[in-house]
Formats: sequence, structure tokens, C-alpha cells
Amino acid sequence: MRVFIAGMDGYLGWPLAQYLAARGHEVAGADIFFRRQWVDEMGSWSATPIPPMTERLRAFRERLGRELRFWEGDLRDYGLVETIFREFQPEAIAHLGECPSAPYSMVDVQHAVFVQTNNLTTTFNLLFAMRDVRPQAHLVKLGTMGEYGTPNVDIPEGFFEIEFRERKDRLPFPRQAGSWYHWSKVHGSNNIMFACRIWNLRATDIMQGVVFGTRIDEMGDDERLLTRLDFDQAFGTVVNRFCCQAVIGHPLTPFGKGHQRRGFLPLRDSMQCLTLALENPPEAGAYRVFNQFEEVYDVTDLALKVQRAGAALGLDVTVRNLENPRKEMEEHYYKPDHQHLFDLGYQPTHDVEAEMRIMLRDLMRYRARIEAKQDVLIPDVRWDGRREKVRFLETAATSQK
Ligand code: USQ
Repeated sequence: MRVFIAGMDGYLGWPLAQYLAARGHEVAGADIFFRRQWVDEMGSWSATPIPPMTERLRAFRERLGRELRFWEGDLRDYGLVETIFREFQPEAIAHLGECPSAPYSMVDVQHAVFVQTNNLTTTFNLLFAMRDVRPQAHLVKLGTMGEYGTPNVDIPEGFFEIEFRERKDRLPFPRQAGSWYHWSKVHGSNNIMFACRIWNLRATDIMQGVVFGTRIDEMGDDERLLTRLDFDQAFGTVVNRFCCQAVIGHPLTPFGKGHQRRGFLPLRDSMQCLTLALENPPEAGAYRVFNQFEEVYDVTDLALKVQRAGAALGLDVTVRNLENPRKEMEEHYYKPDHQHLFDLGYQPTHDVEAEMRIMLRDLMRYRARIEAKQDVLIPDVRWDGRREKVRFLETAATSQK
């Protein structure tokens, strides 16, 4: 299958190119390298060293024995998107070309506007290019579990049956996002749902949980094939940050009470699930939603898992709760469904601590890079608009019973 990856230079885009190519798919991608700039703006860099795209493409060719087609350009430019569609004629599009950070979107008005316009514009351009050039293609759009928020009821996969005043319907489940970034994903979902209805397009909207991991097997030992691994407050996801903290002897930092619950999945599972979605398209006109995660975990329980995984490697890991820079529930009910991917054959990596040990071993090689930027581990972007570093709390982190 010909798959176009929007955002191929990112944390997920780069491994996805390798994962799909290793399975015989013809892959092409585009990127404007915004992620590199955003992380730089946050005063940080990837713990794993990231070579320029020319070197990444050379390493890809050496490992997989074929070219990976790449366009350097801005997907907010409709002309570029249309050109790519005409030249490559994609059968599927993996849309990872958005800004993925909640804290980045909360910095100030410029960042909020940038994240929403960037994310909505790239999605619009892909939808219109599908309509005009590749109406049979399948859009696999990276959304987020964060679209739903943390309601005090179970969360279905996108839609639910509701009875109201003696009438029934199947409607989109309410979205209650927790940042301007997460709302950008909600708005994108609504636009895709509408485009499928009016233009008979087909799309899978992936409500993905929080991803963690440094590698997939396809990368082998070639450092140039590694994906980026961020640990700053905006682009480092929580388990990736905990693992970076562990290797430099910095306390792990659950925010507030530390009992936020989220769906999580290892990077290798994310690749497996995205591929399952791509290889099993829905019929024309269908807009379907997959909740994509391995299991729901409590943030403090994950910190304690990293602590145990670290101990197995001789690391002395402490956990100290930080003041929470966000406005979010710190103890709450959370029970989302995630059956659709299992129905397609998803085989989850259940041994999360084994995955953490792989991450810690990888990251120990780059200890000096993390140490050099360790200032970025303490957040200063607060949801109330202040820009001021948070402080450690005196309460000790304990496992959720
Ligand atoms: N957290 C801590 N300590 C830290 C960092 C984070 O306790 O040092 C907490 C946060 O407060 C939050 C949870 O861990 O409650 C997850 O935070 P995160 O930064 O790992 O993830 P989030 O901001 O939700 O965003 C990430 C990705 C985003 C994706 C989302 C999936 O950056 O692109 O959409 O995960 S989900 O969380 O399911 O919405």
C-alpha cells in the first residue's frame, strides 16, 4: 500500500516510516521540522541525538534497501499538499503533522493561536486534497484520548447510544478537553467527521493515549534510525520524562496528588495499532473512532514502576511530587473502552517494566545530553497564564489503592 506520512520527522512519524516499510508498504513523507524548532524554543533537545533528514534517509536506504521519498515543506500550504497527492497518489494518509503539546499551547495567546491554526489547517488541507485528488484514500488521523477529558462515566469509542426524552440516537460522545492543544484535536475530529459525511471520504480517528518508549525493533543498532526522545515540560510525555529523570538521579515528578489516570502504550504498540488501522480501512463514507492504548495507569504507579525498573539496573531513583502547573483532576474515575483494535488483532506489550528497562538502558548512553539540559525538567508553563517554575511538594508519592 502507498502510505503518505504527514509529519515524518517526529517522534511517531520516523518509526512509523520504518515499521511500514519493513512490512512491504511504499512510504513517503513530508515535514517542515517544526518539532525540532519547538523543542529548541523550550530550551531543550532530544535525549537521543537526531541527525538531519538527509542522514536519516541515507540510514533508511542502507537498512531497508530502498528510497524513502520525502518533501521538506509546510503542510499548511495547500499547493504543496496537492502536489504530493498528485505525484505520490497515496492510498492511505497517516496524519501526524500537528503540534502535539498541551503545555506549548498554553504558553500565551500566540502559542494557542499557532497550535490551533496549524493543527486545523493541516487537517483541512489533507481533507480537501483527498476530496479533489484521492477520494478513495483512507485518512488515519492522530487524535488523542485527551479529547474526552476525564468524565465520571465510562468512555466509549467515539460514539454512544443515548436516550433523551423517550427518543434514541447514536451520537458523538461529549468531548471535554483539557488544553488548547487537546481542543485543537476535538475541532479536527469534528471537521473530519463532517468531511466524511458530505464527501463520502473514509477516515479512522485515533484517540491515542500517552506513548512512551525509545525504540522499535526495526531500528536495529543504527543510532541514525532512533527516534527523538524529549524530556522538556512541553514535548516530553510523562513516562519518557520519568525515565530521563531516573538516569540522571533527578527525582521523578508526579504533578500534584499524582493520581491522574490515563491510557498509556509503548511506542512499539503505537506502531502496531496505526498499522492495523491503515491495513484495515473502513468503507467509503465511514468515520470511525479507535481508542488506542494498552492499559490505564495511575501516574504515581508508573513512577514506582520506573523506580523498580531503575533499581534492576542499579539506579537509585526517588519520587517527589511537584506542584501541578495544570488545571486537571488529580484523583478521578477513568474507564475508557478499547476494543476495536483488539478486534483487528492488536497484541499488546503487557510487560511495561521490561519496556522501561529497555528505555533506561538506551537513555543511560545519553546521560550527558540529559544532564546538559536538566533545567527543563521543572515546568514553568502554568494553566493560569503565569510563567513561573513550580515547586516540590512535601507529600510523598504513594501507590493508588
Ligand atoms: N504529568 C506528571 N508529571 C510530569 C509530566 C506529566 O504528573 O512530569 C502528568 C500530567 O499532569 C498529566 C499526565 O501526566 O496528567 C500526562 O501528561 P503528559 O505530558 O504525558 O501527556 P499530555 O499532556 O496529556 O499529552 C500527551 C502527548 C499528546 C497526546 C496525549 C494523550 O503529548 O500529544 O495527545 O499525551 S492523552 O494524555 O491521552 O490525552
